[in-house]
Amino acid sequence: MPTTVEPHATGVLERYKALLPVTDATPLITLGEGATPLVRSARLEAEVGCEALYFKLESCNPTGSFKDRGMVVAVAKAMEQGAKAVMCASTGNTSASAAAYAARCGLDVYVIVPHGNIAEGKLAQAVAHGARIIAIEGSFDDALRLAREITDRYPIALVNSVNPHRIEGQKTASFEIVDVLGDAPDILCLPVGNAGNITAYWKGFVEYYQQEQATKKPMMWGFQASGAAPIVSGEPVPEPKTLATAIRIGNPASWQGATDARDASGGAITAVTDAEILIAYRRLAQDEGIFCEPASAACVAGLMTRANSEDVAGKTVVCVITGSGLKDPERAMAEFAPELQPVAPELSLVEQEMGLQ
Ligand code: AN7
Repeated sequence: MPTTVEPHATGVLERYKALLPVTDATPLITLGEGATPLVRSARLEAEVGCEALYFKLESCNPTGSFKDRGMVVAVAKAMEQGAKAVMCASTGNTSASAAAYAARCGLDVYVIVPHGNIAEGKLAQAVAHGARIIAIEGSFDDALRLAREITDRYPIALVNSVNPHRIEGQKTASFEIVDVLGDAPDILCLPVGNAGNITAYWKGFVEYYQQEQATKKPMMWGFQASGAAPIVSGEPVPEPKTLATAIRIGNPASWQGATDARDASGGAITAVTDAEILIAYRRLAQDEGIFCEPASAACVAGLMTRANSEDVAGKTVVCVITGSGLKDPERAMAEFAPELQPVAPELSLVEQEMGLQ
C-alpha cells in the first residue's frame, strides 16, 4: 500500500487528500464514495482470451455511478470558495450525483437535461434530492453550452467535468485499481461520452506511475456508441443517437483529454453499435451477475469486439462498469421481461409456471 493513502478512511477526500487539491479549508464531505469492488470475471474472461479480466464496479458508488468521485471534490471546492448553488448539464448521472451532494451540503442545485433522453432512475434521484430541473428540447451539448453561459453570469458553480476538480476526484479510481492489482493493468476499457472519465483515469495512472506506485501505464481503450461517436469520426455529431442515453453526446468537452490519453497510452477509441451494447448488457447480467446500464456495457461490447482483432493473450484487462442497471429499469424491462400472466395461488399452477410439469 502506498504510504500516501489511508485505505480505511471514509470517502475519496479523506482517503486521497494528499493526492487531491485538498487544503485546510476544504470540507471533507462524503457520502461514502470510492473504494468500489474490483471483481474478476466469471465467464467472459475465457471468451475474451485475456490473462485476467476484472470489472471495476463504479455502480457501487452512493448514487450508483462513477460521478460521485468527482462530484464530492467539485462540491467540496465550491463550498470552500463560498458557493451557495451548483449547476450541471447532464445525461442523468451527473445530475443525480450533483443533487445528492448538494442536498447533503445544503446547497441549491440546478440541473439542465435533454428532455426525453434521460433514464427514469436518474431523473427520480434528481427529483428526490430536490434539484431544480430544467428540461430542454435539445441535446446534452445544448444543455452544457447553456450551463456554461448561466454559470458565467451568476454566482453558481459549474460541476460538469469541465470543472477540473471533477477530473481530480475521478482519477482516484485508477489509484484504487493499482492498489488492488499491485500494478496498473495492461488495458483499461471504458465508455466515452463527454470524455471526462477517460481523461481522469489517464491522469491517475500517469500520476501513480510518476510516483512509482506502478511500473507501467495501461493502454486506454475507449468506446463510443456508433450513433454518437464524434471522437471516432473526428468531427462533432449534431444529432447524436443511441439507446445508451448516458453517452448520447455529440461534442465532448474533454475531447482533447481523450485523444491525449488514447495517443499517449498507445490505445484506441472505437465505436460499438447499439446491438453490440445490448448483447454485452445481457451477457453481463446473465453470465456475470452484473446489472449495469447500457452505456457501461459499451466497454464490454468493445472489448469483446476488439479481442477478435487485437492480441489480448497474457494481458490483464479492467472494464469500468460506470453505472448501475437500476438507473434505467425501462431498458431492462424492454430487453428482458416476458409478459407476466398472474396465476391463481395454487401449487399445480405454480409448478406449471416453473416448467416442472
Ligand atoms: C454510466 O451524467 O455525461 O466520458 O451528464 O453516465 O466522462 O462523460 C454521463 C456520462 C459513461 C461517460 N457511463 O463518461 C452525465 C454524463 C455512464 C455515464 C459515461 C457517462 P464521460
